[in-house]
Amino acid sequence: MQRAEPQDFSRVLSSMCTEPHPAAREAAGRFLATNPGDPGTYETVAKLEREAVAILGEIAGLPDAAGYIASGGTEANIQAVRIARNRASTKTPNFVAPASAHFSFQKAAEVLGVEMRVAPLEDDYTVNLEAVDELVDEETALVLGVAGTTEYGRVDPIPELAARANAVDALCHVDAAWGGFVLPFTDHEWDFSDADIDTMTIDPHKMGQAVVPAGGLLARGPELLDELAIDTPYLESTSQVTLTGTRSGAGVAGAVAAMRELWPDGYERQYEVSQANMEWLADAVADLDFDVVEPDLPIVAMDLGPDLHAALRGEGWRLSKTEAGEARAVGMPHVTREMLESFVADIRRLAD
Ligand code: 0PR
Repeated sequence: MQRAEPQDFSRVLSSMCTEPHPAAREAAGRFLATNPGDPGTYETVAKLEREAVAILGEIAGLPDAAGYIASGGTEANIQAVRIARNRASTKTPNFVAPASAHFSFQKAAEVLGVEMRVAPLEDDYTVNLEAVDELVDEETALVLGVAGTTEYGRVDPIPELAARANAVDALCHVDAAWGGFVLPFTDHEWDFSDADIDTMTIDPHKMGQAVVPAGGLLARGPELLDELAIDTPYLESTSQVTLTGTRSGAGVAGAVAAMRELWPDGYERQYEVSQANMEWLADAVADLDFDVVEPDLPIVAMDLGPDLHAALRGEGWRLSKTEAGEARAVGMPHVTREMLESFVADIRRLAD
């Protein structure tokens, strides 16, 4: 039987994962058989996880952040809602999320039994603050904003959302799962030093160029993380805050290796290259008379229509669709100018 090979990234525009940094791949291989869920036994990887959280904290403007390396943005978002729910005094808590929030928050609402209230967006795809004002009440446990939305890469007004959370003694969570590794090089206000936010999702396995699985959950202080603590009587460590039990040390070691190599200069260079590439793509597609949603961060949405979308897929291009039906391309590190030139050439040829 022929050995199965993973897809290559040469026509992948849809994914928020990418080719890991070689150092991450190597470190992940060495730590495959370790379990940071049992730090009493796997001490080295437990130490690496503390280093990963320290670097993530530095990236997110809070060097002494508490946190851990999660299985991904989904787990980190669920856990942020869980912290808020456990801390709330009401038995019927709710959380307020922009319509752009990732579907992981719907999972959180369902699993945790917390009502999710969805605020509509402005024309620029950021959350409508008046709508948030109407939705927030005394039973609101969490107000969340997205820093780098999944579909359009937009950044919600985080300081304003944090103020609204504060006003009702709710927590404020920022989902920077994808945006966290590009936003430090922009003028956006999104991190712990810009606003009174409590928790953040920031994933090394997206723009951080780590191996999957490596999500990040950060909290302003250990007492917030303690809301998640469950007793673990037979382990040497006496409690666990993660949602998963046994988990991959490969994710932790890969994240540390990638961040040691790339933070900050490597990520900054990557942001500049990705941003320039996606601006180039947006201009090239607009020149062909298609409507384009401009890239604030390196994500472009293009209204190509269903037939052209299908034809491009037939050529091997992997694009995803926004809810509104646009084709969406994410400027991940594997997305080069050469690749985009060949993509645009295919659009030109197939559109005729
Ligand atoms: N928060 C935001 C803002 C996200 O964009 C995503 C994932 C998550 C949370 C959840 O993260 P995990 O998928 O790590 O749990 N956004 C991408 C999406 O749903 C994930 C993705 C990744 C999709 C790779 C496709 C793919 O090939 O579009």
